[in-house]
Amino acid sequence: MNNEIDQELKKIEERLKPPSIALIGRTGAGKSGLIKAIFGLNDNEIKVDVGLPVTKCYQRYPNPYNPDIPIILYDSPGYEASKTDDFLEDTLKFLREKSLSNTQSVDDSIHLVWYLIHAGLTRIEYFDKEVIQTALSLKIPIIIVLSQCDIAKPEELSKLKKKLSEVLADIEQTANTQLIIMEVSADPIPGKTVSGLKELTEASIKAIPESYSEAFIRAQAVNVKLKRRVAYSLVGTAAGICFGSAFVPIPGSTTVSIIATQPTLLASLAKVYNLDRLLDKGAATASIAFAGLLAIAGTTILEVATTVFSAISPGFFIAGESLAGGVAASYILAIGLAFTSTLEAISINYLNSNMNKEEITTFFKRKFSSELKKYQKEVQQKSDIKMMKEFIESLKRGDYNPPD
Ligand SMILES: Nc1nc2c(ncn2[C@@H]2O[C@H](COP(=O)(O)OP(=O)(O)OP(=O)(O)O)[C@@H](O)[C@H]2O)c(=O)[nH]1
Ligand SMILES: [Mg+2]
Repeated sequence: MNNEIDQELKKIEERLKPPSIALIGRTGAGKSGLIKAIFGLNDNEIKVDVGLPVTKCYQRYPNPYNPDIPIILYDSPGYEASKTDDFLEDTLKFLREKSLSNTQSVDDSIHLVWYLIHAGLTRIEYFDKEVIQTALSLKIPIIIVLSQCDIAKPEELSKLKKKLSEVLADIEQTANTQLIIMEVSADPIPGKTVSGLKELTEASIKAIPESYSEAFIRAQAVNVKLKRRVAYSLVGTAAGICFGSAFVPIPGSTTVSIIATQPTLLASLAKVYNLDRLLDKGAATASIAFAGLLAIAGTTILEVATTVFSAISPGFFIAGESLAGGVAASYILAIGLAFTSTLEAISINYLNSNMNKEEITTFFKRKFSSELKKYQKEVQQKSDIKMMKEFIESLKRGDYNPPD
């Protein structure tokens, strides 16, 4: 059964469809800065020379900077003010080639354009209009990003927005659509705050086809809470496999063995939060590597879960007794949900502070214990087969709301 869970979780990762996003905008607009901020990447990871040139300008990142990030980005090194004709020609060619009508399948087409306009600019150029219009006519979703808003004066920004809405009014009318314009500060000067990234993330998820959104949710690093749905569906999938054999005792299974043999589930969940990449990236200087976190998780889970579960139902810990699938499923649910909310807290706290290993360990234990008690109660309330089944289904669908 554990084997089955491992295989199913692996399949889910393999089936992920990476969305393709093109960043278009003049040099210095902040394209590279935006990529770094949204996906939590550093300078090394976005070196332009790792991409494949698609046109003169556009570079594709086949395994988007890092094979573990399920997203494809097309970035242009930008164009100088003196080369606008080249830029326009190259960009239109690129958009046409990558539009749905010209590619073999939806997978190869572009799913979204982020068109960057520096918020400090006072003019909207003819080519801005042309590119936006072309994308729309090719049915490529486009979000206009007013970048570097932290350094634009409020009156400049409102002037620019007014101008933009005038210029775009007829495009919107022809295409019968309302363009999305977002104000973003991705890499602000000291004293100013990052803003607009969560909004851009949410708008992007809505704009790309649904089958590509899970990969985007996993790849982005600015809206941790969005990742819950993905994590819940993994927990639901794992529990559902146990539940499939609801009344059949699983040979050789005890509570401890069921709990202890879920490293794949733990690793899959932690990956949803990008902790594999974030921890290993910082491992040289920072406190803990990914394997280290999973080891802490493993021992804490055994320690804490044994105490929590044996207090509730001491009989389950009789050595050698085989658990029925339904009982195993409820353990996996409680542990998976508690682990998810602990990861969410770690990823928020770890990213905001620089906790050392001891601090992470202490934090993990404390948080996981309290979360496990909470979710154990939640799971126990699903007292019959029907309720349990519905609970697992709601997790898989992603419409479960956790208790406070
Ligand atoms: N104040 C401020 N500066 C930013 C912001 N985003 C980027 N910058 C700065 O603007 C400059 C250009 O940013 P990049 O992200 O390299 O711009 P780009 O669009 O990738 O430029 P090219 O690669 O030349 O096309 C850098 O010095 C960034 O630090 C922002 O949100 N606010
Ligand atoms: Mg760049």
